[in-house]
Amino acid sequence: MIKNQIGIIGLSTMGKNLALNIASHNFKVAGYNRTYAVTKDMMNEEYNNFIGYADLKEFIDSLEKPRKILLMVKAGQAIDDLCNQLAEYLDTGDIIMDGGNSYFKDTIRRNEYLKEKRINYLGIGISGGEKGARLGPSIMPGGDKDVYNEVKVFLESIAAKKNGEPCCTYIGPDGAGHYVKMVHNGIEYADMQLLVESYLLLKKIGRYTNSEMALIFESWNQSELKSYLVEITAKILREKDELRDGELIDYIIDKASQKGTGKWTSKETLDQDQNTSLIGAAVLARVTSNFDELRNTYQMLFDEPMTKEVNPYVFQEEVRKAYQLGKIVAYAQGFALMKDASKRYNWNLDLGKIASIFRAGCIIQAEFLQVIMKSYNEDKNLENLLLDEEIIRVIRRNIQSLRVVSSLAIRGGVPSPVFVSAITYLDQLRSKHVGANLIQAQRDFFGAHTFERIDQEGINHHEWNE
Ligand code: NBP
Repeated sequence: MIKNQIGIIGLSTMGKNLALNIASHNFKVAGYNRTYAVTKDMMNEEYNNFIGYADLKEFIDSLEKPRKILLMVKAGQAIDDLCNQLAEYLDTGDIIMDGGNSYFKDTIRRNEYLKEKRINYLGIGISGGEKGARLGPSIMPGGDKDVYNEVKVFLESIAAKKNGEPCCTYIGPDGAGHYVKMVHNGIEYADMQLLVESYLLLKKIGRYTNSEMALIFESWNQSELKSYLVEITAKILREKDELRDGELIDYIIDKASQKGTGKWTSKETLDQDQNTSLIGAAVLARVTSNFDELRNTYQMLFDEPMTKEVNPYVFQEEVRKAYQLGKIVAYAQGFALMKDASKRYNWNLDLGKIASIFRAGCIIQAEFLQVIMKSYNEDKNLENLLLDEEIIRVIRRNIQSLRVVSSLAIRGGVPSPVFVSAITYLDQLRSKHVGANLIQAQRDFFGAHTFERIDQEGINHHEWNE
């Protein structure tokens, strides 16, 4: 009997669509889901090249060796449980791939655990949501390179293509794939919030209507700001409500949730002594949007400040430039975090290649990635994107707009934490004096932590006058 070439466990949104994507590339796919009804529904559709199984052992026996099994289940304990369960049935050299949003340190641990059992493991970041999974996601595989080579044909076939190149490349050992996916999601949080702030500012200070703002975002999408997130923002602002007059956006509750990858990025940033302030601000903006009681009380206690009259056309252009620069800072911080992780974990990440596979299939796909790719390809040792000449030129052109927009936001009481974080970060880098001398003095005063002087080498302590 002809064996299946690859198996997928977990046939929810992502698993089902990836299974269909792989099957549509003429690979024979086996599917298994904990709840059989889900598998049965798929079987009823009679998809080509797909067979669903009710029994895990039968599913495993249906696969050609070395077996290749992609897990598309909820990240966390379910992955550990499945690894344990599968280890009982699998043979030396079989491959388990985790395509979910797993925490990269869990992936490192699972890789080591399964290696002891001579089972191969890959941690694979997959971005693109439901549509990407079905039509071509961006894929970030991590693990041993020779193991990746065994499954490369499946992953590269189903990945999104940019100029004919698959948006899938070997990222690095053990947890590297899931780490890069985590930072991808962190950047996604920051970019989404920058668009949120642009929308709020255009609405409250520029006094634009939803359809006028849709036009503005559409025009951005015809420029170097072209991106999937800008495109869908324009579409969202145009969408009419089905129940009432006007646009759906005005009937959606003003609070947002999260699944955790942005939070992980922020925690890792602190552990690595790096700065991804824009991602952190975006995560906290979502958290704060859920402070129902406090927000209600403050809405009653304090009036909205008067907003300054602006020329809407001039303001619109200032917001566009502020968004462009905010986005640069968000990406630069995210890529600097990956660069640091690469050294810290010995992953040898190729940041140019990583930028190249973000160009299609994933949520942060954007024209701007072309610039990042070029920067890192021209200089593999580039310490930080903010040192790239072309990027410095854009910063010079746009910094005043970012400053003006952030100031108008503060004066007008329009919460814009990510814009403000962006200008603050640039000012921290640019300022000759950031006040850290006083921190040294305070620490030496209360804890004898010592300080360094500008005029001589070495460590000093002063007997401060209490
Ligand atoms: P979910 O994350 O909603 O998980 C649902 C699937 O996990 C179902 O198939 C469910 O089986 C299975 N499952 C659970 Br829950 N616990 C299990 C266990 N202990 N043993 C076996 N199976 C278990 O599905 P998803 O949205 O398709 O996402 C899958 C992965 O891909 C996640 O890690 C997610 O973070 C990641 N991801 C999702 C997206 C997206 O847009 N949705 C994008 C990129 C990455 P059941 O039917 O029996 O309950």
